[in-house]
Amino acid sequence: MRRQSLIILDFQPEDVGVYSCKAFNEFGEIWKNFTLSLAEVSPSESVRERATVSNLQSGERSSPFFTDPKGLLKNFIVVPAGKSVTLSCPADGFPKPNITWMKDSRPIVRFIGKQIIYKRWNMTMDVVGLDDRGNYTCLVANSEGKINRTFEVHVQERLTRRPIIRDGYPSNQTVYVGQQARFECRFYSDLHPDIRWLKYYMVNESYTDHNGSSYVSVVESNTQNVTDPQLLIINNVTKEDEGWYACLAWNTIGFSNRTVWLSVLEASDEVGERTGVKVSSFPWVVFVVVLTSVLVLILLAIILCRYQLAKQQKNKVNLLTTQNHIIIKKKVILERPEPGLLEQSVAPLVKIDVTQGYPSSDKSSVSEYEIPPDPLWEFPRERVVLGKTLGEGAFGQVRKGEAYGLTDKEGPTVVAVKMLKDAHIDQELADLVSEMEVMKMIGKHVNIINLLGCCTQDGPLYVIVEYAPNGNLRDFLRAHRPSSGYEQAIGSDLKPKTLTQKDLISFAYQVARGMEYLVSRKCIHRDLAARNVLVTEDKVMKIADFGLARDIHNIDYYKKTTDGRLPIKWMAPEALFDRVYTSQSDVWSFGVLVWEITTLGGTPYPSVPIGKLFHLLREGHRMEKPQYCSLEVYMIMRECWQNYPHQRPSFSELVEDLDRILTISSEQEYLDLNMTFPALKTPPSSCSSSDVDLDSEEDTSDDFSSSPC
Ligand code: ACK
Repeated sequence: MRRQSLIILDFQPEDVGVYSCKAFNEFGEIWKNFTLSLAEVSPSESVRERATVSNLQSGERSSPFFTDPKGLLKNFIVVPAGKSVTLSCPADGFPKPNITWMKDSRPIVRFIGKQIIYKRWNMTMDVVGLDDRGNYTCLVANSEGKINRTFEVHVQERLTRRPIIRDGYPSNQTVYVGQQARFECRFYSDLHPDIRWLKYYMVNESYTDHNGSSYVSVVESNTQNVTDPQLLIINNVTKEDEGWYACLAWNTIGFSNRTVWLSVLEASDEVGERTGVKVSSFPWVVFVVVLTSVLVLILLAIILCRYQLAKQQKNKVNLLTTQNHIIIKKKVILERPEPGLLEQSVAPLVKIDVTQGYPSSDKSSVSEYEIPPDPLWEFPRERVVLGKTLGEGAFGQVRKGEAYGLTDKEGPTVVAVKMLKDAHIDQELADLVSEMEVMKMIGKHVNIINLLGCCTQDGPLYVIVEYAPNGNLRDFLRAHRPSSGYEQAIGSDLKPKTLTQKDLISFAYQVARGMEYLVSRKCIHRDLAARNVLVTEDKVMKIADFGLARDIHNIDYYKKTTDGRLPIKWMAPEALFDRVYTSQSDVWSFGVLVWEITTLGGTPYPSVPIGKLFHLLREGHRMEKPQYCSLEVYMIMRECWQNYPHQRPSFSELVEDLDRILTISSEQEYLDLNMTFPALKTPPSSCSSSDVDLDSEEDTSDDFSSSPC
């Protein structure tokens, strides 16, 4: 499976033409043609280059020159954090020039563990982070002269979580009446944030209603071009401005808030200061009177301060117990990114509005949500008949259903309906709306679960999607494991037919096709696994749950799936250790999914506890070739499990590879039916069995493959 390259050094115009590459083995051969043409270069440049090239040809000395046409160069480079970047300065000259790379006019130094690979005219940095931002210059020199070129590298950081409000911002303020109060809210949010400044007020001497929800008014709201920091400035402060204020920062994932106190002092509180200045110029009697009044005032101030402090503390307790109930009005606001602006992700902004309205901490009634109608997708609720529950989580459920008049065909269409359970919180509603919006924006493909419609008005939210009767791929594969000899003998037809080699390659191919489509729609799945691929009646693979909002910053490494598996076993190292999720980390998961396919639903790294898994991955251990898996398919898995994301194949390359393997795969059953289930064991893995804790909790009892690592 090694990718072969033909590199033409010192490209000349006569090199233009059609190149062909032949790959062959004992089964046959395939050809691929490539056309190499000359890029257009500005006349002055081509004249200069031609002159230098002819100098070189005649053996004359020549100062260095860049060999790539300048017009094709990109000097402003934006890289998403976690990806790699290659900068290139192809050059020539006589004598052959040397190349040196600098960052911001200094030699390049990266953090320990981060690589810089220099390869002739190229410099590659893996897993870039914010510290890699800067101006990179290549200096190309020989005895005849030197040239340079500078690249501006920008690293785009993804922070897919709710906003983080920085410690100390905003902070408590104390100002005098008539002065200006200035609060500064500083935050981090990669997703478009929305900032609100709230002021708490009292009703009947209380900051909260009987439900524990706070009484708040919106002092200022900013939804457009929100930059850090956000300021709240109150000019000419009056005593009425004193009180609790909060900075509330929202994005699609959730919200954060910080509450601070504004103390407003009367001008009289300054008396002590002023009298102190003038005291020497007053006569004695006046001085005594003033002094006494000052003392009385100070005494009064102390009493007042203590009272105020006690009051503040009391309110603080109230507020602390109610901070999570600031949600006031349940109006769903959608901000869909403009189609042309889809740079990083397709996630729309879904917010539950907290502006004026009735305070509520009620978590039950979904009909309270006002979801903006979308005539393109709205389907009449009365034409949906709900059936049995297909599955459920803590807050959501999927039910089988029938939709009448959804398609042109007569009679109902069998569908799956995603909805929330009665006991859910606003965030779950926002997540389901977000998932629905992502599905709308991603569009249709045969290898993904497609959105068919939705019911958003006058009742609970229904997200209607394609129904896949054969359930998830993992269970499907396990159900198709070869029967025992005994079952065969009595002719039991309860077990479905065994799958062929072609079937399995086709499953992997179809998932790769679906993922290739999702990549083209800028969608990162983040949980690609056989359990999240659904199977239709005709064995069409459909990737599910690609629109789910996932809180990647709060992953519970120990949390198992309903069938007792640890999702982290599908995660790429950079996702596991650095929370960097890209399409290339999905490629790693795809490799594990192919492993699941070739073990007919086996559990990856069985018997390996979490701590050991981290260690094994860091050490570069990988799962062994499953016993019945071909070397070609195993090579695909291993490519997907390359440590550096950029060294893994793309989904398009995987589609190409699997397509080729599919054409040469046979219709023969994947496993010989004579082999009974207990005999199906994979050979020991490359890591010694002493490495593995066989007492781990992980379920391996009915595993098809029991390779220890
Ligand atoms: O893994 P499963 O058998 O397949 O159990 C889960 C459950 O609902 C909760 O997600 C099943 N499910 C989800 N979407 C669909 C669908 N479109 N068609 C069939 N089953 C579905 C899923």
